Amino acid sequence: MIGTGFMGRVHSRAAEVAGGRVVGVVGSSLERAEAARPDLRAEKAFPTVTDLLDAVDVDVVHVCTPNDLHAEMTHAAIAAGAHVVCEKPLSTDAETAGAMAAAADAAGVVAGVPFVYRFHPMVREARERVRRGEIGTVVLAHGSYLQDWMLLPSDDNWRVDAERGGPTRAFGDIGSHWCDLLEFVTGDRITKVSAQSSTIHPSRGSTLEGPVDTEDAVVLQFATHAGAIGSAVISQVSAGRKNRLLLEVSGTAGTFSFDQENPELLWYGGRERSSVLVRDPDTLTPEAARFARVPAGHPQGYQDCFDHFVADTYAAIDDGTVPDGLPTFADGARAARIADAVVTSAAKQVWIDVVP
Ligand code: NAI
Ligand code: SOE
Repeated sequence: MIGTGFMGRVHSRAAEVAGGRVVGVVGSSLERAEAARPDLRAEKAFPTVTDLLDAVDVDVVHVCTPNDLHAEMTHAAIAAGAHVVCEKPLSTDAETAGAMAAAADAAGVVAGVPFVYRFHPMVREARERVRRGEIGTVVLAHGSYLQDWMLLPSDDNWRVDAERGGPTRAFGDIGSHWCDLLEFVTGDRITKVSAQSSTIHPSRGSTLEGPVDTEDAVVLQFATHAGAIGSAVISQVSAGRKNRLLLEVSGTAGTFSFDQENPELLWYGGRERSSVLVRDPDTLTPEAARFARVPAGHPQGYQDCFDHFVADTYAAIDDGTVPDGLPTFADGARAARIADAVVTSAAKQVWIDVVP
């Protein structure tokens, strides 16, 4: 486990649930790795990734560090013959992300990227019902991903610095999830984007000297390969919104709406009737029921998504077949290409084609 912050902890728990042993942990220093070791239930702390890979024969490396370190750590893991889970965004630019995907392919390792909202049962339910044609041809999609943890000028994080997080913060960090979910649920592809971005605080806290070089919010318009159009508002400065990912997809016969903060439910809207579907393993499609771990009325959530993502990744490692819907480096590289197009569009104020 590389990284001992929010994600290091979430991944460690998921690894354990999937039957893994966390044989080693690396942090920003040996002291920090040692301090976090009990909480991550890791067997040993190491000063660097190289030390860990030299000392232990690991099956899979989880890269849970700031974004600028993902590529280096991933390549080290692949060179050591390990499978990899690397956090999103895979890298700070599309070219590097593409090279990471190519390296994983060439080495024949399983390489997962945690677009974990795919693992909410009601997201799978929406995807399956869209596939079955229940809302007809998808023509329109909209939504948002809103947070407020960067609302104040005193709010600060390594993500603020483009060198560490990449040239797009709000979009790269959370807009990437939204676009992945849209493409996952619809099976369609965003082909072009028109974006506006806004940095409401030109300077922040102490991470950076000089002006902030990443955006707080993005407003996105897009068109898809199949001819749908849509929009999304992505923001880390929306007061009161904590982690509100809303995705609404409308077809010629109906609409599905999913809210990540209310993940037990999926709204269906039709001309004649509307209803709310509940996460009940007895009534879900088999594709969704697979991820419904407990009976209806016993809420599942964020950590469950990670548990299922890691379990599916480890299953792919164990039996060599990739489970349906597992987000891989190919998806991570695609997200990076969309992010590149968004950055260019916002800078030039024109529509930009997404590299397929
Ligand atoms: P964090 O700031 O909580 O933790 C980052 C950790 O990186 C630090 O605790 C430290 O242990 C480690 N680190 C820093 N420099 C290092 C170095 N040189 N060597 C080894 N370790 C080092 O960040 P957080 O929220 O855990 O994010 C980590 C990654 O996970 C980011 O890429 C982020 O985008 C992604 N993420 C993904 C989520 C998802 O839902 N898939 C949710 C949250 C974050
Ligand atoms: C912070 O914006 C963050 O932790 C992201 O990095 C995650 O990807 C998202 O799932 C939740 O918010």
